[in-house]
Amino acid sequence: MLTIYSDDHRLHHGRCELIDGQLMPCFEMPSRADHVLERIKIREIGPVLAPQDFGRDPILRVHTPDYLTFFEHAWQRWSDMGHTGDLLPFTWPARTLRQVKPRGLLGELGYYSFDAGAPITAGTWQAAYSAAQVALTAQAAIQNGAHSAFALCRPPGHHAASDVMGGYCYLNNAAIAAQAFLDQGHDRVAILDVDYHHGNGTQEIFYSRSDVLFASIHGHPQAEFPFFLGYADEEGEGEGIGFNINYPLPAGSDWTTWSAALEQACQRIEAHAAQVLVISLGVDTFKDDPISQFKLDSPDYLRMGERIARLGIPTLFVMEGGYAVAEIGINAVNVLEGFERALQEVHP
Ligand code: OKP
Ligand code: ZN
Repeated sequence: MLTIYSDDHRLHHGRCELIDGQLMPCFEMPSRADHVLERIKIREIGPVLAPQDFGRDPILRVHTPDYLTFFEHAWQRWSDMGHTGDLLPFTWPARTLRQVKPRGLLGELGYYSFDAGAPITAGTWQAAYSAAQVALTAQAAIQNGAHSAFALCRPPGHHAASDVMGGYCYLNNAAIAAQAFLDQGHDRVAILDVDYHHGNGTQEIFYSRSDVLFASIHGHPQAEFPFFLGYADEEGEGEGIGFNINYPLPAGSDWTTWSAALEQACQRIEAHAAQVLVISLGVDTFKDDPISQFKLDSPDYLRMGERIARLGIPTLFVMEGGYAVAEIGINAVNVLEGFERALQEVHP
């Protein structure tokens, strides 16, 4: 399987996040991608190529122009004000407040974000832009006939909505790739989000549409980030009714519980007759993940890949979360290996 990877991810390295009343080093750190890349090479998964640059247009198919412009220039505005530390929001237009965009940088940042978990540093725009190009380059490989490809994106994307950042995410790499498939002639795409956290951004982007089926298996939002989206009764709206499907699971869920949801999701994807599949591949469902509460073990990721392969649909894997850094490579690449192994059984 082809992997697309850019060193630009290293340009994004937020300093801290607030945990337990303390500022702690960001869990979403550059070494995450390094470990996945290293494992790709050790296991000889296939070639690793740099992304092409498809420009801003395919990103603008998913994100609003004002959001993109704000994000691109936010760091420059911050540093022009004399700041050197990470740019972080601290006031959001929650209930009781108006959804009106203010003028100053921090007001606008609050308007364009939903939490304080997405720091903007000097290189964040470039890293996120390149991650989107990584996803688009892997998408192009499938468009040109590959049965699968792996977009080793960092920063991740599935919490980013059309004009909102948060949860370590800025540009929704999986959504941008899914939209590119549609724009290049496909009619029915499915996105399966297996990250531990609900893909609220992806859900928002496609919520009123029937061309992209969005299915997500995740920690129940009653008790887990992002808290305010991801319930089972969110089924889509308008044209999109029936094309959004959430599988919120309780803390402590293991492979038995998790794989039952995967089975249901796969059957729904088959019913959609998806021509192409995008996997939001988070491996923070791992038992030792420092910020998550599921109990998947490393061999379970092989089975996950096998089940996905049995759908028989061209599949784009897009890297999302996973914070047990020592095991992130094994777990993510196990999904790819399980996928390829199942394919070899069908076509030896
Ligand atoms: C991103 B992805 C307080 C903790 C906030 C945010 C989790 C984001 C997960 N700073 N946790 O879905 O893996
Ligand atoms: Zn996650």
